[in-house]
Amino acid sequence: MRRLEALQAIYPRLEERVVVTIMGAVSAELQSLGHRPNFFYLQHAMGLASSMGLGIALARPDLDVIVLDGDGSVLMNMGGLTTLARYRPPNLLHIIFDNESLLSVGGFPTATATGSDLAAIAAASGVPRACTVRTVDELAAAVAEALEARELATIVAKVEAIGPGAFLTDLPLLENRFQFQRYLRATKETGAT
Ligand SMILES: Cc1ncc(C[n+]2csc(CCOP(=O)(O)OP(=O)(O)O)c2C)c(N)n1
Repeated sequence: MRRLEALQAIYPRLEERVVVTIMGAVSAELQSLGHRPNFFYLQHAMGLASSMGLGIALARPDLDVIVLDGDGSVLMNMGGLTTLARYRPPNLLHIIFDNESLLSVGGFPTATATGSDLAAIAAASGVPRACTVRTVDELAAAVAEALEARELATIVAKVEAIGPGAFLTDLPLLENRFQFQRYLRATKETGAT
């Protein structure tokens, strides 16, 4: 499956939730489908999107948080999975787009290209729901089930190593940061999700 198609299929789920993505290709692809103030694209801090999502999920149990991660990023901070599992917030869904590649910096193969299994690593870390999906339909079903179950889940979506032509967008990092912070504050004040 192509990640852009996968994102398109789950976009309605993202619209109404807090979303934290890694930098690079996935961030640009999500923005191409439509930016929202509840989307935060974590620049530079490779491997830490799940940690940021975890902090928000723990601090704001009233919100649903979805983290869009990459195999290279997860492999760079594998302790992130054990920390997710330790705190296991029910309002956090962790989706790893596994293209077996560091696509955003030129496409070097990662350890998942040589057999490492991130869903198995997540499960062994203690994440209560972990699975691998290979088609858009499987992804949509797994996301629906995980959100319904209200239990920490890691879904590894195997995708082709294809990304957008350019990773830069017209949304500067600081603007995104302040907009996202304002969104979190406003939802807290009104009690809306
Ligand atoms: C600590 C750190 N090291 C290296 C980089 C450079 N870098 C940016 S994106 C990226 C690849 C990310 O790979 P992956 O998470 O698999 O996502 P993909 O680009 O394949 O979508 C790298 C190495 C960085 N941002 N931070």
